[in-house]
Amino acid sequence: MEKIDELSQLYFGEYCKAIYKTHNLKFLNMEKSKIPDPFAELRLKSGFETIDDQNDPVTMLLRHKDVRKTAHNYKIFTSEAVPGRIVVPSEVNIRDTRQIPFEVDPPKHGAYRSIVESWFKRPLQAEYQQALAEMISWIIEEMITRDSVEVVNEFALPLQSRALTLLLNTPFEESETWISWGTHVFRSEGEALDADKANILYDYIDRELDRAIANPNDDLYSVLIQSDFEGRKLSKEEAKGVLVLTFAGGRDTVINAVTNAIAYFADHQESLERIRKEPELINNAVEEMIRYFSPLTHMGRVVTEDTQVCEHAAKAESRVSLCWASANRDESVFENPDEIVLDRKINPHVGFGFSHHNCLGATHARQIMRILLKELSEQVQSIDILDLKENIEHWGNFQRKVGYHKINVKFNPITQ
Ligand code: EMZ
Repeated sequence: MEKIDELSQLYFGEYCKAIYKTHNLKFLNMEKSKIPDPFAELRLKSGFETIDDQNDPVTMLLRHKDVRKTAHNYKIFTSEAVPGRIVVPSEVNIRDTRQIPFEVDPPKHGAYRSIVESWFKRPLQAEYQQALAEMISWIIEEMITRDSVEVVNEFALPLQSRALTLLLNTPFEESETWISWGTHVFRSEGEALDADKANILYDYIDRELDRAIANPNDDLYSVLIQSDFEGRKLSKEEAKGVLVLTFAGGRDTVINAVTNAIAYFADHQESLERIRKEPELINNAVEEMIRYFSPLTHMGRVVTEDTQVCEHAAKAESRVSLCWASANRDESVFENPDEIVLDRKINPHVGFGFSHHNCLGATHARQIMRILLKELSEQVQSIDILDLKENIEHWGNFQRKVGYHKINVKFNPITQ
């Protein structure tokens, strides 16, 4: 099957080249940045699909309404299962630490969240945004001098890691270590889950927490270990839970969002132009990109009692997943769901999750994307894609493009 796909892609490529030669057309309709929606058919038909994940099946919910309803019902669809089990692919074999507040349900969820909420809202502060803007502007300035930039590893990964030094309030140099870990802290090339790699992160966090306990300063490690929780101090394990989430949750997701945005602007110079002329569109444009890209395809829940989803029995102890990527293309909610409509006004997307468990890092991620759009529009005239390798996820029979393994581009600066 794969062979046939490869062949048909090859023939399609040849066919396009032939058309290109005959008509001397630019590849105007060959949008390399497109992210197809593999869920459309089943979303309409049954609304769900059961897939296998390491012999622990998951029923993926595909409709916007069901995804939101299920996300809201934390009593029957819990996040507080064995650590790692709500993640798809399951991380139970590589992680014992419970991620906090991600893997804790209300009311405790709210209690943990209130400890960290104000810290994770710091990206709303003017100085934070100023520092982030300088960081991103400087990266772009450097990139536009090069003949070719591999966006995933040379642009998005350093940008994500450097921006994270602001979120943790740690020295800039730490980003070098984080960059060396690559795009995912639990996965490596060719390995869905890599325990050795995960241990590098756990050991790093342990060392940093010990350092903060001995010598507290004003970074996130120190703030966490000094926090009060239900009349006592937060334990080291709980602090570690917040930190594992901070490092893991916002990594490949941010990298995918940044990389997909660059690919999109390469295909849509007119959109870059529009943002340059109408920067007031940026906030809407970022929400729309998050909807369209859906950097995290889905997140699981564990069923606590026999129930039904989409008129289909869901047994206690089984897993369901909330497919954000499918919900975000639901045609009963979004007009032209497969297009990026930069000024889309009503946009109830679930790209950052929904309800109690909505993304803790969303404020930081949104600022990164907003500043990226602003700086790109001010410095870059156009972007050429030189070559690329798509990152395709496999979920049962679904194949979903989530971003790129690599994409080489040339940034063309604005010349006055
Ligand atoms: C978990 C997850 C959180 C998980 C919002 O998503 O992101 C995944 O990339 C991690 O592997 O552990 O943090």
